[in-house]
Amino acid sequence: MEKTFAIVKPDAFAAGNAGKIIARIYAEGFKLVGLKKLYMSKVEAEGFYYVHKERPFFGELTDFMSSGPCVVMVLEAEGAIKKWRDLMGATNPAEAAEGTMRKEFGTSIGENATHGSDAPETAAFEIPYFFSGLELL
Ligand code: 3AN
Repeated sequence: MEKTFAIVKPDAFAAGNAGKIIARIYAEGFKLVGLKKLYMSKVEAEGFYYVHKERPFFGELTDFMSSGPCVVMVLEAEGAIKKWRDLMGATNPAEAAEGTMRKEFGTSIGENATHGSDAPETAAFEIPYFFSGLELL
């Protein structure tokens, strides 16, 4: 079984879509092994997205991620990383396939409703950034 890290981003949380996204996660067969609501600070968002620090949208991205509460989660399934990336859809909601989370709940490339780890090494950084071992029992 593989674990991945997921976020219901501030746009989707504010729009009241966290429940629908979590229901879909269960419906697709993931086990939800970690879940909490939090309100990231700018510094916490910058630490989380440090790999993007040279990208032109880094300021916009970290402002957005610290603009309101979100839900952080750890999902478990066979091939969880790809399975959740497929369910999220393309980064730009306008290009995301029908039935994906970003198509359904995203509004722009920045405000795209969900996050998911893109590789095992990313999940290995992102999961312990937000969850202790005890929170994943
Ligand atoms: P993904 O989340 O699909 O792996 P990345 O890693 O390319 O996408 O980008 C990380 C996050 O940065 C995206 N989820 C998105 O919210 C934001 N982002 C990407 N490109 C842009 C952009 N051109 N303008 C604003 N935000 C962006």
